[in-house]
Amino acid sequence: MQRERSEALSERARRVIPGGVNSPVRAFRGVGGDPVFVARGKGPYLYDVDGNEYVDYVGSWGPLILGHAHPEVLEAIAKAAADGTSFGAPTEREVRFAETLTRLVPSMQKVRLVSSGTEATMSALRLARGATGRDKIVKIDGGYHGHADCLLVAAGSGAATLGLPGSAGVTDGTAADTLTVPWNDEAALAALFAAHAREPDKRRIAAVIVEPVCGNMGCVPPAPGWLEAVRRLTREHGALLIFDEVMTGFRVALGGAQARYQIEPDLTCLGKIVGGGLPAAAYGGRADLMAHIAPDGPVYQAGTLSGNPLAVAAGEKTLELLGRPGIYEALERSSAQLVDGIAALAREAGVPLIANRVGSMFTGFFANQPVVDYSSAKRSDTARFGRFFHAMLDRGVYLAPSQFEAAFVSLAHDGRALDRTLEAAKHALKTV
Ligand code: KE4
Repeated sequence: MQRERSEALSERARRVIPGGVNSPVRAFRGVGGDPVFVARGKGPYLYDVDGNEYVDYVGSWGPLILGHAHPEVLEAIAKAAADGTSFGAPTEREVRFAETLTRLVPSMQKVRLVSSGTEATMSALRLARGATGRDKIVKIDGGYHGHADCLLVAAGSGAATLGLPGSAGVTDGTAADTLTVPWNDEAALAALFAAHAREPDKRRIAAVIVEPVCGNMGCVPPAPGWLEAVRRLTREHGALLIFDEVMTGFRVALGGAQARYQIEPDLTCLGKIVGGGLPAAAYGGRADLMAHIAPDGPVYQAGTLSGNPLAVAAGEKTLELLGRPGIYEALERSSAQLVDGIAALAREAGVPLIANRVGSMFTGFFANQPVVDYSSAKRSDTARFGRFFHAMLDRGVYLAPSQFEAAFVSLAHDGRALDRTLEAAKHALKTV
């Protein structure tokens, strides 16, 4: 497959954009080679600037659960755009959208719209500190919640891909207030709480933030009882539980992972799907906590484009379509067909592959042992993953360009797209 225009664009891009990309994980550093430059998307397919067609399992890193260029979403955006693109003033559409979010995610009694998942998690953590008067936060080793300073400690996703779990520019003081525990490790979390229980309030733990299904170390589900333990320990120690559902929200169930696993967090962060492919995100939760948010309370947070009419229109239409009967059952069937199919092909080829999946988010780890946390994810054969990625790319299948990312099936992935993927995997697995 020739990609000369992509290669030329990569060269041009690197002269004016760091790494030639506007987000590091797009640079293919985790798999090698030059990134594919995309011309357009349609349904389950991406088309690059050289005219190559790919079955796309990145879906813009999660937002495009309906597939690319869904006609009803495009129509909703165009209709909203005809009335103007941004006002910096409240609109009825935002009220309607907030009512939808609080209905679909009942733990969010009140919600504030922002423009990215980073803004959502950063704001939720500031709120947790402001509401509790405590400074420490706990995140999961290998968890990723966007690029706010306090969250770039032992981070996953692009930071893990580049081997930069921390980041230059984050002060020691900031990093010192962020504690980490391994995913699925109840004893470690209990010990951390115990160690801080007798500290003066300021130095105690304000909140624990988790991706309820890890996606940014690759897809790693919660072990049975783990989320219940996190909920119990946070309650016991007066800390808040923040579910970062930027990736899992409306992905693993219409009500998110909190509906799938029946756990009620104190605060929830949403992104990706909630904007239907445009920049919208949200954070929210218990009304007594949200009462701390300006202008009602002393915790400040703001945004020029928060609640942007076009992004809200795209998100609103997306959630409407996801609310139709049978949607998640269909996603479950097609995702199981794909991932179980690839796992069976790996067994036939004698390739050790651990296929982790929750709903329509999945990751294949080239490993012999179960992948249950970041340490075990890092033991997988990332070089083999890189070879598999390119073998699939050359056969017209676009997977997430990093072992430490989740991939996604959309409602647009029909039998033809899945068959093409399995046919490609059958050959690719023989070459890795
Ligand atoms: P954004 O600021 O990128 O909208 O959201 C940050 C974020 C927060 N929480 C979770 C669970 C996330 O997965 C993300 C962003 N995810 C990455 C990929 N795993 C976005 C892709 C990128 O960084 O380019």
